Amino acid sequence: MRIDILTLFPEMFQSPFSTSILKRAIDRGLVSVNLHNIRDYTHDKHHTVDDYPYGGGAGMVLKPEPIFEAVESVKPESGEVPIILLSPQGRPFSQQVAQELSKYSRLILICGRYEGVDERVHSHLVTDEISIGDYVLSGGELAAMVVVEAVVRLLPGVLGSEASPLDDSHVAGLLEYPQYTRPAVFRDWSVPEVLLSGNHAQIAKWRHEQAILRTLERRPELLDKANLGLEERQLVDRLKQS
Ligand code: JD8
Repeated sequence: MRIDILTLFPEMFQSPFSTSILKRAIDRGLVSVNLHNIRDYTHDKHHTVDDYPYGGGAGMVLKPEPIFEAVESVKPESGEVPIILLSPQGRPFSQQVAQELSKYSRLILICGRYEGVDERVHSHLVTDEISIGDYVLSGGELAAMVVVEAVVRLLPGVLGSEASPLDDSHVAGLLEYPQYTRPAVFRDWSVPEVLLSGNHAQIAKWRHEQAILRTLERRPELLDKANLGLEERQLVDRLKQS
Protein backbone atom coordinates (compact mmCIF):
# COMPACT_ATOMS: atom_id res chain seq x y z
CA MET A 1 0.00 0.00 0.00
CA ARG A 2 1.13 3.54 -0.76
CA ILE A 3 -0.06 6.33 1.54
CA ASP A 4 0.37 10.02 0.67
CA ILE A 5 -0.10 12.52 3.49
CA LEU A 6 -0.60 16.24 2.88
CA THR A 7 0.26 18.39 5.88
CA LEU A 8 1.78 21.69 6.97
CA PHE A 9 3.76 19.78 9.64
CA PRO A 10 5.48 16.75 8.07
CA GLU A 11 8.03 16.67 10.97
CA MET A 12 5.22 15.58 13.32
CA PHE A 13 5.12 12.18 11.61
CA GLN A 14 8.78 11.34 12.15
CA SER A 15 8.80 9.43 15.42
CA PRO A 16 5.63 7.35 15.00
CA PHE A 17 6.73 6.31 11.52
CA SER A 18 10.29 5.49 12.55
CA THR A 19 9.30 3.26 15.49
CA SER A 20 8.05 -0.28 16.00
CA ILE A 21 5.50 -1.96 13.73
CA LEU A 22 5.14 0.98 11.36
CA LYS A 23 8.88 1.28 10.83
CA ARG A 24 9.18 -2.47 10.22
CA ALA A 25 6.32 -2.41 7.70
CA ILE A 26 7.96 0.50 5.86
CA ASP A 27 11.44 -1.12 5.97
CA ARG A 28 10.04 -4.36 4.60
CA GLY A 29 8.34 -2.55 1.73
CA LEU A 30 4.82 -3.55 2.81
CA VAL A 31 3.78 0.10 2.88
CA SER A 32 5.30 3.38 1.72
CA VAL A 33 4.41 6.64 3.39
CA ASN A 34 5.04 9.83 1.42
CA LEU A 35 4.79 13.14 3.24
CA HIS A 36 4.02 16.31 1.28
CA ASN A 37 4.21 19.80 2.71
CA ILE A 38 1.16 21.75 1.52
CA ARG A 39 3.32 24.90 1.65
CA ASP A 40 5.43 23.51 -1.20
CA TYR A 41 2.38 23.84 -3.48
CA THR A 42 2.03 27.62 -3.10
CA HIS A 43 3.29 30.03 -5.78
CA ASP A 44 3.43 33.40 -4.04
CA LYS A 45 6.50 34.96 -2.47
CA HIS A 46 5.28 34.36 1.10
CA HIS A 47 4.10 30.76 0.51
CA THR A 48 0.65 31.63 1.83
CA VAL A 49 -1.46 28.64 2.84
CA ASP A 50 -4.21 30.36 4.85
CA ASP A 51 -6.44 33.41 4.69
CA TYR A 52 -9.22 35.19 6.61
CA PRO A 53 -12.67 33.60 6.63
CA TYR A 54 -15.24 35.22 4.31
CA GLY A 55 -18.01 36.61 6.49
CA GLY A 56 -15.59 37.27 9.33
CA GLY A 57 -14.89 35.38 12.50
CA ALA A 58 -11.92 34.19 14.45
CA GLY A 59 -8.88 32.42 13.06
CA MET A 60 -7.71 31.47 9.58
CA VAL A 61 -8.89 29.03 6.95
CA LEU A 62 -6.66 26.92 4.70
CA LYS A 63 -6.83 28.11 1.10
CA PRO A 64 -8.08 25.62 -1.49
CA GLU A 65 -5.45 26.07 -4.25
CA PRO A 66 -2.37 24.49 -2.58
CA ILE A 67 -4.44 21.54 -1.33
CA PHE A 68 -5.97 20.88 -4.78
CA GLU A 69 -2.53 21.16 -6.41
CA ALA A 70 -0.90 18.86 -3.87
CA VAL A 71 -3.60 16.19 -4.38
CA GLU A 72 -3.44 16.54 -8.17
CA SER A 73 0.35 16.11 -8.08
CA VAL A 74 0.20 12.80 -6.18
CA LYS A 75 -3.05 11.30 -7.48
CA PRO A 76 -2.66 8.68 -10.22
CA GLU A 77 -4.36 9.04 -13.66
CA SER A 78 -6.48 5.97 -13.08
CA GLY A 79 -7.62 3.74 -10.25
CA GLU A 80 -9.86 4.38 -7.29
CA VAL A 81 -7.88 6.22 -4.61
CA PRO A 82 -9.77 7.48 -1.56
CA ILE A 83 -8.97 11.13 -0.84
CA ILE A 84 -9.55 11.35 2.88
CA LEU A 85 -9.87 14.53 4.91
CA LEU A 86 -9.38 14.21 8.66
CA SER A 87 -12.04 16.44 10.15
CA PRO A 88 -14.26 16.74 13.24
CA GLN A 89 -17.22 16.49 10.83
CA GLY A 90 -16.10 13.17 9.37
CA ARG A 91 -17.67 9.76 9.79
CA PRO A 92 -16.51 8.10 13.00
CA PHE A 93 -13.34 6.04 12.60
CA SER A 94 -13.62 2.43 13.76
CA GLN A 95 -12.01 -0.95 13.24
CA GLN A 96 -14.54 -1.55 10.47
CA VAL A 97 -13.47 1.63 8.67
CA ALA A 98 -9.80 0.59 9.10
CA GLN A 99 -10.59 -2.78 7.50
CA GLU A 100 -12.37 -1.08 4.62
CA LEU A 101 -9.41 1.27 3.97
CA SER A 102 -6.89 -1.60 4.20
CA LYS A 103 -8.33 -3.05 0.96
CA TYR A 104 -7.08 -0.15 -1.18
CA SER A 105 -3.62 -0.11 -2.75
CA ARG A 106 -3.35 3.65 -2.20
CA LEU A 107 -4.70 6.28 0.20
CA ILE A 108 -4.36 10.06 0.19
CA LEU A 109 -4.80 11.76 3.59
CA ILE A 110 -5.25 15.52 4.00
CA CYS A 111 -4.51 17.17 7.35
CA GLY A 112 -6.06 20.55 8.01
CA ARG A 113 -5.04 23.12 10.63
CA TYR A 114 -6.30 26.42 12.05
CA GLU A 115 -10.10 26.76 11.77
CA GLY A 116 -10.18 24.12 9.02
CA VAL A 117 -10.08 24.03 5.23
CA ASP A 118 -12.07 25.92 2.59
CA GLU A 119 -15.43 24.15 2.04
CA ARG A 120 -14.60 23.55 -1.65
CA VAL A 121 -11.98 21.03 -0.52
CA HIS A 122 -14.73 19.12 1.32
CA SER A 123 -17.23 19.37 -1.52
CA HIS A 124 -15.13 18.98 -4.70
CA LEU A 125 -11.90 17.18 -3.82
CA VAL A 126 -12.39 14.87 -0.91
CA THR A 127 -14.10 11.48 -1.33
CA ASP A 128 -14.21 10.53 2.35
CA GLU A 129 -14.12 12.48 5.59
CA ILE A 130 -13.08 10.80 8.84
CA SER A 131 -13.07 11.87 12.50
CA ILE A 132 -11.18 9.87 15.12
CA GLY A 133 -13.50 10.92 17.94
CA ASP A 134 -15.58 13.59 19.60
CA TYR A 135 -12.88 15.73 21.18
CA VAL A 136 -11.04 18.78 19.88
CA LEU A 137 -7.62 18.45 18.23
CA SER A 138 -5.65 21.36 16.77
CA GLY A 139 -5.27 19.74 13.36
CA GLY A 140 -5.62 16.53 11.39
CA GLU A 141 -2.06 15.21 11.86
CA LEU A 142 -2.57 13.09 15.00
CA ALA A 143 -5.80 11.76 13.50
CA ALA A 144 -3.94 10.78 10.30
CA MET A 145 -1.33 8.91 12.39
CA VAL A 146 -4.10 6.99 14.16
CA VAL A 147 -5.67 6.01 10.83
CA VAL A 148 -2.32 4.97 9.32
CA GLU A 149 -1.39 2.84 12.32
CA ALA A 150 -4.78 1.10 12.46
CA VAL A 151 -4.77 0.42 8.69
CA VAL A 152 -1.14 -0.67 8.28
CA ARG A 153 -1.30 -3.35 10.98
CA LEU A 154 -4.08 -5.00 8.96
CA LEU A 155 -1.93 -5.35 5.81
CA PRO A 156 -0.77 -8.88 5.04
CA GLY A 157 2.63 -9.65 6.56
CA VAL A 158 2.79 -6.60 8.84
CA LEU A 159 2.10 -8.38 12.13
CA GLY A 160 4.35 -11.27 13.01
CA SER A 161 2.88 -14.78 13.04
CA GLU A 162 2.35 -14.62 16.81
CA ALA A 163 -0.26 -11.82 16.67
CA SER A 164 -3.32 -11.95 14.46
CA PRO A 165 -5.36 -8.81 13.81
CA LEU A 166 -8.46 -11.06 13.98
CA ASP A 167 -7.86 -11.58 17.72
CA ASP A 168 -8.00 -7.88 18.53
CA SER A 169 -10.76 -6.86 20.88
CA HIS A 170 -12.63 -4.59 18.51
CA VAL A 171 -12.69 -7.35 15.91
CA ALA A 172 -13.97 -10.03 18.26
CA GLY A 173 -16.47 -7.51 19.65
CA LEU A 174 -15.33 -8.04 23.24
CA LEU A 175 -12.73 -6.27 25.36
CA GLU A 176 -9.58 -8.27 26.01
CA TYR A 177 -9.03 -10.46 29.05
CA PRO A 178 -6.49 -9.41 31.75
CA GLN A 179 -2.83 -10.18 31.02
CA TYR A 180 -0.18 -11.15 33.57
CA THR A 181 3.53 -11.83 33.41
CA ARG A 182 6.21 -12.69 35.98
CA PRO A 183 6.58 -12.45 38.93
CA ALA A 184 3.73 -14.69 40.15
CA VAL A 185 3.48 -12.51 43.28
CA PHE A 186 4.21 -8.78 43.12
CA ARG A 187 3.75 -6.65 46.27
CA ASP A 188 1.36 -9.21 47.70
CA TRP A 189 -0.76 -9.28 44.51
CA SER A 190 -0.92 -12.79 43.05
CA VAL A 191 -1.54 -13.88 39.50
CA PRO A 192 -4.85 -15.84 39.30
CA GLU A 193 -4.18 -19.53 40.10
CA VAL A 194 -5.77 -20.82 36.91
CA LEU A 195 -3.08 -19.13 34.78
CA LEU A 196 -0.36 -21.08 36.62
CA SER A 197 -2.25 -24.40 36.38
CA GLY A 198 -1.09 -25.44 32.91
CA ASN A 199 -4.68 -26.49 32.15
CA HIS A 200 -5.13 -24.85 28.76
CA ALA A 201 -8.83 -25.61 28.42
CA GLN A 202 -9.53 -24.00 31.81
CA ILE A 203 -7.32 -21.06 30.98
CA ALA A 204 -9.17 -20.46 27.72
CA LYS A 205 -12.53 -20.66 29.51
CA TRP A 206 -11.41 -18.28 32.29
CA ARG A 207 -10.08 -15.75 29.77
CA HIS A 208 -13.24 -15.84 27.75
CA GLU A 209 -15.37 -15.29 30.88
CA GLN A 210 -13.12 -12.42 31.95
CA ALA A 211 -13.49 -10.83 28.51
CA ILE A 212 -17.27 -11.03 28.77
CA LEU A 213 -17.31 -9.76 32.37
CA ARG A 214 -15.08 -6.82 31.52
CA THR A 215 -17.12 -5.92 28.49
CA LEU A 216 -20.31 -6.06 30.56
CA GLU A 217 -18.77 -3.81 33.23
CA ARG A 218 -17.02 -1.29 31.00
CA ARG A 219 -18.64 -1.34 27.56
CA PRO A 220 -22.04 -3.03 27.86
CA GLU A 221 -23.16 -1.62 24.50
CA LEU A 222 -20.52 -3.78 22.76
CA LEU A 223 -22.24 -6.94 23.99
CA ASP A 224 -25.34 -6.18 21.97
CA LYS A 225 -23.34 -6.45 18.75
CA ALA A 226 -20.90 -9.19 19.85
CA ASN A 227 -21.14 -12.57 18.15
CA LEU A 228 -22.04 -14.69 21.17
CA GLY A 229 -23.37 -18.23 21.28
CA LEU A 230 -26.18 -19.52 23.50
CA GLU A 231 -23.90 -20.53 26.38
CA GLU A 232 -22.16 -17.14 26.27
CA ARG A 233 -25.52 -15.31 26.29
CA GLN A 234 -26.53 -17.35 29.31
CA LEU A 235 -23.26 -16.40 31.04
CA VAL A 236 -23.97 -12.73 30.32
CA ASP A 237 -27.45 -13.08 31.82
CA ARG A 238 -26.05 -14.79 34.93
CA LEU A 239 -23.38 -12.07 35.35
CA LYS A 240 -26.04 -9.37 34.98
CA GLN A 241 -28.00 -10.95 37.86
CA SER A 242 -25.06 -10.96 40.30
C1 JD8 B 1 -8.69 18.51 11.52
C2 JD8 B 1 -8.26 22.02 12.17
C3 JD8 B 1 -8.93 22.31 14.53
C4 JD8 B 1 -11.36 22.30 13.94
C5 JD8 B 1 -11.68 24.64 15.55
C6 JD8 B 1 -9.61 24.08 16.64
C7 JD8 B 1 -10.16 14.70 13.38
N1 JD8 B 1 -11.39 13.89 15.97
C8 JD8 B 1 -10.94 15.13 15.69
N2 JD8 B 1 -10.99 16.16 16.51
N3 JD8 B 1 -10.48 17.24 15.91
C9 JD8 B 1 -10.06 16.92 14.68
C10 JD8 B 1 -9.50 17.90 13.74
C11 JD8 B 1 -9.37 19.24 14.15
C12 JD8 B 1 -8.91 20.18 13.24
C13 JD8 B 1 -8.58 19.83 11.93
C14 JD8 B 1 -9.15 17.55 12.43
C15 JD8 B 1 -8.17 21.01 11.27
N4 JD8 B 1 -8.72 21.53 13.35
C16 JD8 B 1 -10.22 23.10 14.45
C17 JD8 B 1 -12.63 23.14 13.82
C18 JD8 B 1 -12.92 23.96 15.05
N5 JD8 B 1 -10.63 23.66 15.75
C19 JD8 B 1 -10.36 15.56 14.49
N6 JD8 B 1 -9.99 14.01 12.49
